[in-house]
Amino acid sequence: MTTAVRCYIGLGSNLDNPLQHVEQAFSELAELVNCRLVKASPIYRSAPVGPQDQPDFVNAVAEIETTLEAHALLDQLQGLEQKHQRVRERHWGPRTLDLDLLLYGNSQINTERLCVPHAFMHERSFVLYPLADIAPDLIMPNDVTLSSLLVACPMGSLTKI
Ligand code: ROI
Repeated sequence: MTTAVRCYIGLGSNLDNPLQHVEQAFSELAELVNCRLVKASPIYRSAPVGPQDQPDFVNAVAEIETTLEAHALLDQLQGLEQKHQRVRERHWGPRTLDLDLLLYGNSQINTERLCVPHAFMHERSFVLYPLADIAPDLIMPNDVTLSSLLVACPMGSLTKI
């Protein structure tokens, strides 16, 4: 028997009715093969990090359990992004749906395709606050607590929708 791994996925959208993309993505995550949607965070609105000449983002975090290996899960997430006709005109530019694999159990993964924990999650309020809503006692693979990351990361413009 393969044991399921608990994972956290960051959801983001800032094009073509972003709220609808994020809500739809939660339903699609719930239907992925060999995955179970355990928790969906509240949905937030946030000012863009990176280039400012783009719309605000809608962000959320999902907790799933999966028996998929990390790269197989990444394939599934990228498949969902494609389904949303992901538009990505430029690096750090606007997009219809972004699904970031933030954490895969307690694993640290560094391959050409995948960096887990996600490289910037510790400094992004739009990741840390929704994550804390669904996993307040979370400890990162390097033993840093989520609560200590939150102390160092102001909410900024982040607001619950
Ligand atoms: N900024 C916000 N607020 N939310 C995001 O999801 C997001 N995603 C990105 C960049 C462009 C870095 N900025 C973002 O990929």
